[in-house]
Amino acid sequence: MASSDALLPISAREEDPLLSDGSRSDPNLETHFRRRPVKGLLAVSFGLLFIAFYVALIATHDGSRSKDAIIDETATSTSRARLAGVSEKSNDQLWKLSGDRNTAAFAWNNSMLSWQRTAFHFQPEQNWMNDPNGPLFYKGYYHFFYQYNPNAAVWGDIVWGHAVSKDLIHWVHLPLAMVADQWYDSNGVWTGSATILPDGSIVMLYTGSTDKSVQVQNLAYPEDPNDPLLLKWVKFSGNPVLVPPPGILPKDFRDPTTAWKTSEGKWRITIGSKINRTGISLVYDTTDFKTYERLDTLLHAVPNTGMWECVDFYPVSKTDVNGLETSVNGPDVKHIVKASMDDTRIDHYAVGTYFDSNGTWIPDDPTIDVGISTSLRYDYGKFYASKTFYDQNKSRRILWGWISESDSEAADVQKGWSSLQGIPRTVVLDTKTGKNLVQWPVEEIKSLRLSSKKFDMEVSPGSMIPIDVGSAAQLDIEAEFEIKKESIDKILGNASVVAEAEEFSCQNSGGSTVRGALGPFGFSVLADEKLSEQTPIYFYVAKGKDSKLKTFFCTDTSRSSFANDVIKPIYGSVVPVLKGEKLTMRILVDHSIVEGFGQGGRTCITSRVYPTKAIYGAAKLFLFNNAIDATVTASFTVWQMNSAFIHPYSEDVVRALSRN
Ligand code: DQQ
Repeated sequence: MASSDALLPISAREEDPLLSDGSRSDPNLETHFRRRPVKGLLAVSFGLLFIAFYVALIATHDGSRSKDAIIDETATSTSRARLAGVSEKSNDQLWKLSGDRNTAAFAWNNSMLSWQRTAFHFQPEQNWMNDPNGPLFYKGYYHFFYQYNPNAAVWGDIVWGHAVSKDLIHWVHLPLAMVADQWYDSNGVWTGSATILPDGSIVMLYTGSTDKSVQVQNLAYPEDPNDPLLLKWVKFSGNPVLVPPPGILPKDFRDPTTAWKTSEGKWRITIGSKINRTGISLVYDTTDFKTYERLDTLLHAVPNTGMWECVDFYPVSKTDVNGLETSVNGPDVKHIVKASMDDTRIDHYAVGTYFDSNGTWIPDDPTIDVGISTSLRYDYGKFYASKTFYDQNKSRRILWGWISESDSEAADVQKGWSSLQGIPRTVVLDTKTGKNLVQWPVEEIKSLRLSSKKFDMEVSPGSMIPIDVGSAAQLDIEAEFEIKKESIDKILGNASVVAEAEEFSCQNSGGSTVRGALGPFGFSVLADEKLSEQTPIYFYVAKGKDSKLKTFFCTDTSRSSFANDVIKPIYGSVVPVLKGEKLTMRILVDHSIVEGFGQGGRTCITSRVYPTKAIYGAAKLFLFNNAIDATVTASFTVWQMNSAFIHPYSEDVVRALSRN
């Protein structure tokens, strides 16, 4: 990969001798040694801090083992990325669940493991993948870049994988877009975002983990703008274009966003960080993407939320169903701030107001501010490090999210791959509530629908009904439910039915087997005939103290697998249901991933499941109603889903993609 100034006409910056000694450190060192923290940084003035920071960079270059390193090495033997100062898969929950770090592995055989590979979700041919990076639409192709380890099915040696598609469903894997070949990214070519300039040219900003594991921001651009496949990328010779500012620790400065225009005509970006336990998003203005001016203010900050990774910032329309280009602003526009919480691995967002004059944003409702426990989530299951982009091809905003595994690292190594990307989702403000987003699988997914069956049923309390759709490992289900009016009236009019909505939570109220007055009801997917393994996705409707009904949308993976070395939580949250609305859900089942969209995508739940019996032809679908005394009508269509065309690169295959 060349490093050049071409196409970017400003004078190249001299390489900063304080930031590089010109040598490359062994990236694997980071898997074993933690650099000595720079102590007392926050105690002295910012100017002195800056100098101290650079001195510390040099001082730690020899990789000598500090006291902290020894502690970390024993404590987090499965968390190599934590040592490098970044998120990765962590099996902490698994150890906590089993109470034993040495939980015996389930005896996975090859047939079970091969079944887990998905048919229509994006995944590399092998090895580890994490965050979506720099998605964009260019000259007729959707480009998808991603964090990728070409050497193993675990996090490490991170470079940028690259694939193209005509429709976000069928993909061709291209050669790696960027590898760790410069001192400023030798410990990893980390997450970044694309900006398409008004003349159509592309600017890519990404985080590099330097040879000393400092997080810096770098600039790259396509070598040949006439190449629709964008096969070759050039790194700017003046990189890094940004280093951690005074007061920010070297491992707390990452994941630049897509840039948006200010009213003054400058470009503005935001970058996640933290100060002590306060998650923050720093703001920079630039005119050329090479030199930046830091704003005195922060886009936003929330105490006690820890490091903010992969911040996303974008406008949504209050009135229109289309997505908005990132620079759009005005009276009919709200702005979303999303941050990926390094501490909890949850993507939280909030709807709010952006102030162009000083680059700040405030939430509409501070009680659901970004990252606090009450705040909104894109997804209440597995969904992290997400990123949106504006698709100028179809005037929509599309959301990508990294779906990691819930199994053990040993199983990932055995199967040779780890992680998926969720089906890309359109994302818009819910114009009916004005308070939340709605997400929906891109319409192109419908091209994979094969035969369908339509059902209309009355489901009496306590029923579990097999739905005859043949093998049920690749499905798209769209369903509408209605609780019989008599049942609702009976519950609301009966003072002896206790109000439980205030106490209910999908996570802590016992899952789909606990019978309530008005639920749970929904589907059990990936279930074997005897229901010894099953994953229920369901609504639970509960009466509140105000005698109003509150609806929850949940996924219970606790009985999804006989294997003991997988995490099997119950996921979910409340879902807004407006007057006159039926209850609706959509479910995409694709082998080891189940994506549920409640009420048109107001509440979404993605789960990873690893059945041992309910696989291949034994994977079945059931409809259930576990309510004590409420009859439900269900009207639904189930489609068998085709496999997507996802192939390694060749010119022929790219041609085939265009025909698909
Ligand atoms: N993954 C990248 C980082 C980002 C993290 C490294 C989030 O840039 O903060 O692989 O998963």
